[in-house]
Amino acid sequence: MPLTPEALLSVFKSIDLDDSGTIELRELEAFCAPCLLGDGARQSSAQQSRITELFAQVDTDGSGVISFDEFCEARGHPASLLLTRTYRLADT
Ligand SMILES: [Ca+2]
Repeated sequence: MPLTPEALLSVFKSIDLDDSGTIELRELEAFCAPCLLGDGARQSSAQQSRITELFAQVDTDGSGVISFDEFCEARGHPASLLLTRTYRLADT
C-alpha cells in the first residue's frame, strides 16, 4: 500500500525524536536499530556503517541532516531499502 504524504510525515515525526524538523544521524540510528536487530542485541559496526551510508545517500544536499523533502525523495531510491523496511514496519 503506497504511503500518503500524511503517513510519511507521521513516520518522519516518529524518527525526529527532538522534534527539530530534521532527522539527524543519531535519530536515524535510534530508529533503525530495532528494525535491524533483535531486542537487546548490540549494533555491529557493519550495521552502524550501513546506517551511516544510508543517511549520507538520503541527505542529498550534504547538510548533515535529513529534511522532510529529502526523506520523501528517498522513496524508491536503491539505497533506501532500509528505510523502505522501516516504512513497512511503520505501516503495520
Ligand atoms: Ca531532529
